[in-house]
Amino acid sequence: DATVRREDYAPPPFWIDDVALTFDLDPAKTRVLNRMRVRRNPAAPEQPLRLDGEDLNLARVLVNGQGASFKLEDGKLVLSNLPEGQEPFELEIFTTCQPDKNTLLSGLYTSQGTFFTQCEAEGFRRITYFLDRPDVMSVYTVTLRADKAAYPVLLSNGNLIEQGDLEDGRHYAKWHDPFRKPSYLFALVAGKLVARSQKIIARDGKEHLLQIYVRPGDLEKTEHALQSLIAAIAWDETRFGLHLDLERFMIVATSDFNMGAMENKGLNIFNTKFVLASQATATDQDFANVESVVGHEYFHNWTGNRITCRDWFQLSLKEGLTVFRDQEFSMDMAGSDSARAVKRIEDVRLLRTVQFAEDAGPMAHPVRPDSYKEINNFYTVTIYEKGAEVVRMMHTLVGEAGFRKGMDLYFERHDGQAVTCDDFAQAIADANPDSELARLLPQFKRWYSQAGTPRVQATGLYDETAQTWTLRLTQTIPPTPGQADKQPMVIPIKLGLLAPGGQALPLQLQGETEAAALERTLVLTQAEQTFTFVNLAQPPVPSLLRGFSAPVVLDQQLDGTALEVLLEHDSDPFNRWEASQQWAQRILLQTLQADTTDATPVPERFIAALRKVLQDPTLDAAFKNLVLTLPSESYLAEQLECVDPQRIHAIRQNLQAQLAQALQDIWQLIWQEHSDTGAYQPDAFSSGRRALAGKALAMLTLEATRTGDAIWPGKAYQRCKDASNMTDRFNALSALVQARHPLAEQALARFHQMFKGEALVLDKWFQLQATAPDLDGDILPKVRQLMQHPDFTLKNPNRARSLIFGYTNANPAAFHRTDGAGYQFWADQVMALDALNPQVAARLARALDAWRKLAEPYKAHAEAALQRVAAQDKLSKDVREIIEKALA
Ligand code: BAL
Ligand code: ZN
Repeated sequence: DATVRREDYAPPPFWIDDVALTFDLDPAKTRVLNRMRVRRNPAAPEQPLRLDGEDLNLARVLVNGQGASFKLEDGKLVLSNLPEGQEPFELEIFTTCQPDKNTLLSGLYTSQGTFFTQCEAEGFRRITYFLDRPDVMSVYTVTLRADKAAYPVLLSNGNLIEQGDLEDGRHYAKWHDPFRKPSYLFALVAGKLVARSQKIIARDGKEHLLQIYVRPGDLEKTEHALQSLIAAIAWDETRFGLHLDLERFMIVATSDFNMGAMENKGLNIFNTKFVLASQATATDQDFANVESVVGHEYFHNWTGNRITCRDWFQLSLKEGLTVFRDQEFSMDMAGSDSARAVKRIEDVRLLRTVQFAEDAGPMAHPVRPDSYKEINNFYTVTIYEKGAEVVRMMHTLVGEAGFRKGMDLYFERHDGQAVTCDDFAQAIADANPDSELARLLPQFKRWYSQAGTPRVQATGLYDETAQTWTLRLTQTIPPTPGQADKQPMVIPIKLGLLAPGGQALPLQLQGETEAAALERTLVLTQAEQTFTFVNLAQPPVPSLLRGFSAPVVLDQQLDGTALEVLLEHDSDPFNRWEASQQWAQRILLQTLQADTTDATPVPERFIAALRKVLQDPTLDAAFKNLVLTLPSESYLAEQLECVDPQRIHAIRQNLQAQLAQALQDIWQLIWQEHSDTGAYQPDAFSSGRRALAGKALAMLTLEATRTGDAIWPGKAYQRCKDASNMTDRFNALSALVQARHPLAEQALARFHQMFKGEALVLDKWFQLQATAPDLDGDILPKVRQLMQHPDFTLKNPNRARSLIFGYTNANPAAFHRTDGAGYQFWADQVMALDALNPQVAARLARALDAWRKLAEPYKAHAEAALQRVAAQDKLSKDVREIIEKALA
């Protein structure tokens, strides 16, 4: 059993203080000379030095310049008879590897003739033998040697200290990174690249060189990334007092990348998807993603790099915190309160759709897991997004200023160290000794140790005589794999109360002498608690869990009148939106659970409320768009014990069609008022206008397709042809494809013709077709056909994700077929991908996480497909772990 357990953590037996690496870069055979200064860790028991290694050819091992005795055991290089005592010794290891054969995209690999590395979590061992664990931190000096014509740019972490020409047309560059770092933050890049460079003077008066490296031809698409980086640097100085600590900060883009991006010290390597953005090729969402990911990786420089993780169980220490930071950055960049709320809603939608599903499935794990077989499988929405919610709750409990004090203390205590989630929580609490967080810290930390999404049930009881309203809250946490029984959590519940007319009511709890606030945060700590509010002349409408103050499912049975009040009047925009979602969800679930036809008419009152939202001149377009976005099919599936994906789809489509029909006049008005957004700017306000115009066009095209009217599909087609930006163009194309209008084929062909050299746009083209509504089972054959397209390749993760994951993960009604063919396709692709790139394959393997909840005949077919994958001898441990858990 190759399970790694958190409880088995032991400090490393040796430290590696300095590393000097020399690379002779050759795609077929790269030579790596690794000279390390090693010393025993006096705090660890005496034992041999076991260095991690994978797919390496070992040529030589020297200790203090002499041949050393070593053996290879399970891929590890084991050295005994090392010099006694505490004195450092020099260990020199010479190996070779084959970057052009490395389809795993972990370690050193080539992509379109350029060398890249990816070392997190355990890729460095594919470059050289090393103590490849995050608590071993070293100072790196790296010399790169390569053919000058083929690889004119040679980059590594830190500062360039030397460069020059060598014989035979080769050249070299020597880099030194003054900061100690774990091996997962090492990086090199070598190839034909060009850079957009800018010097900035930071607040400390020091000059820094910022550079974005891309392939020639992509330079014009880097301005937004550069501006995002400059904004991120300024934001971290202002909000957290954290400055850029390097003379030089580089971002390099590659099209072949497993992740979104990687925060290597001073040399971030990015998936092109999160760097390149131009008006012609990127949507507003792409622009926003670039800003957020550039921010995220930059913020890691302090939360991840300066203070890193002691072991991989602590991954959320850096990821949860850095996601929280990038979310706050994006909100601050968005500007208005309304735009901040829109960002919060989008983040919560992701959490509730994807993370809640993870928490309810076979891969459920705590924010700080207890065990894993393959750490790459634990780069999850739980570690990232739920981890960020845990940090956000701390922020709520200590307040903005208190959180800043906590962060300051965290850096004061731990800068330069590899630490744990406990260390972080302790610092935030210690800096705020009088806070609820400090008082409740041991219980609060259950958020790190207990998996599963808590369910909070809320009921309110009004006493007319006493003029009180009593809120009863209960919490339960469902069992998850390996955790049958759970203890109550600390759940901050931000709330307000509204009068039936919509006015905010003062909140006075029984026993309090005065009512001050119109909003406050209750802290639920027990399985059941009651809170009695006094001086209420009428039964109030509760607005609970404002801003989504805790990552929980809130069950409360508000009637249509209460939802209407909240949707119209709540001062908390999140809960205004939430009222619309609760209402839509209730309508959809009632239809699903009732034995009615799919065409049940939508209540007039709901339509009228939505009409009011769309006509409200005080609301932003982006917010209106989110209110009019129905809960996703996968989120609806989460609410059910037994899932029939086809039926969920049909019922949701029916509601969508009714909204298209009943609000047709408003959609037309919206189109008229929003379709011309002027000169392109990717800011939150104009993006919102484009999003709402796109929704209007989709609704009008859908309705016209039903009635046979040609005008709106014609307008959509025209927009595909002449839009001045990708957002408008792609929204128009989607409107035709999602309506399955006959013009869609022509529009798709034209779109492909226009963008045939643009890889990221082609990804959109593939994905859109994979996510089109199924008509008589035609999407699977379409996906198979597209796999034969000359632009398709399984080897490129972005392309594989766009077509295959688009089908399996984002088109439930087409994937879950009664004949099981979707699952057979899934199994084939998991196995084909596994032979190339296990990390990507393991992600695809998770598409059947929720198979046990499926209705028949889906469930039996899904199990058969899972069993077929499980029966393969040659599965990677990545995929094996996922499949075993699914079948456990
Ligand atoms: N550390 C892996 C990529 C990221 O989360 O930034
Ligand atoms: Zn990260």
